[in-house]
Amino acid sequence: MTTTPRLLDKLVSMTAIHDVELMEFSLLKTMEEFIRPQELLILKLDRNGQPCYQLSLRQDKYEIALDGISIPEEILMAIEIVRRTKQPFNRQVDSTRILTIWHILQAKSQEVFLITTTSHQLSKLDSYLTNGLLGVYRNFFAVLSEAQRDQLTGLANRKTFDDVINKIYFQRPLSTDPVQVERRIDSDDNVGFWLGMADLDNFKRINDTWGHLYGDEVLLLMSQLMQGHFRENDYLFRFGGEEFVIIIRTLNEELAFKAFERFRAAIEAHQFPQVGQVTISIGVTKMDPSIFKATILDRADKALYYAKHNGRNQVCFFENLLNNGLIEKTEFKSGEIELF
Ligand code: GH3
Ligand code: MG
Ligand code: MG
Repeated sequence: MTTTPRLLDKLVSMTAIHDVELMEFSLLKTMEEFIRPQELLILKLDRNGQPCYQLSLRQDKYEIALDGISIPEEILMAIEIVRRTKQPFNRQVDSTRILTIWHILQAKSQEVFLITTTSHQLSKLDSYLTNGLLGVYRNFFAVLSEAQRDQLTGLANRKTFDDVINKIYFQRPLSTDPVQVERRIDSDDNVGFWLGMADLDNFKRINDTWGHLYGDEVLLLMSQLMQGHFRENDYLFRFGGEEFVIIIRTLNEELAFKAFERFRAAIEAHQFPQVGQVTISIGVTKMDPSIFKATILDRADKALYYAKHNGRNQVCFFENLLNNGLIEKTEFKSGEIELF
């Protein structure tokens, strides 16, 4: 087979990747080269079965969509079958298009599908190749997810924070391979990202009173409440110890405040087994690509510090505190810290 060396090269570069999203780019690119489809799609459904992520590759152009993903009825019906059977589903849509849907994987909070549109029926070799590539992807997804997750809570760990910031700010993953990507995030230009640093109040007391095992359980339950509360496309990290970082995307500051405040109130209202009531304080700041990453974390930390020293169990916005003269601004200058 003349394609074999090329395919092996592709596999080597695919498996050198250490980021799930880049892995997906590479998977589509490899498939495009070998199967020559009209279109390739990776579609992710959230735990409610709603589309939450779509990566498409059409004529050498990638597009990522997070909002307003509309799936044609014919595909939705086929996906239902694939969800049940976990087997590829194939149908002729019209005289020029054949649709094949592959089940890639089912993770904790999402189910992932590959959708290929081809002008020809896939050959046995094409199907074999696709299955093999999906197998490689699955194994790598497991390894990468493991490395990117915090052991106790399953949330993203601090190591992945830089990658996420790069994705948000530069709207594309860092890659040695200059791919053309368009990220269709939201049609509204006012949309912004807010970073909240959440820290459990008096957590030491919980450990001291009930023991570390109960402390760990609180952390675990807290992260589950967090996952249930925020959206699939929000970013949740366990930054260390009893400190969490939450990045959300909303249309304005008021909506950001509401989201964080609702979460704080939900924790306050929750009865933790044995321990009872647990509260959190959250320091929030607006994210802006012109501000250094270290400055953003420092601002959230300052707002959190203020919340802690003014009664705890509250959400404080850095920008509000600053405007009201309650805290001072410090900036990191280039040279003092690493740039992006
Ligand atoms: P504050 O309201 O000011 O945040 O008070 P605090 O007691 O939460 O803060 P402090 O930083 O003094 O203590 C944090 C405690 O969190 C200390 C440590 O024992 C505990 N901790 C950190 N990581 C873990 C963990 O993984 N498991 C458990 N059980 N405890 C942890
Ligand atoms: Mg604490
Ligand atoms: Mg702490």
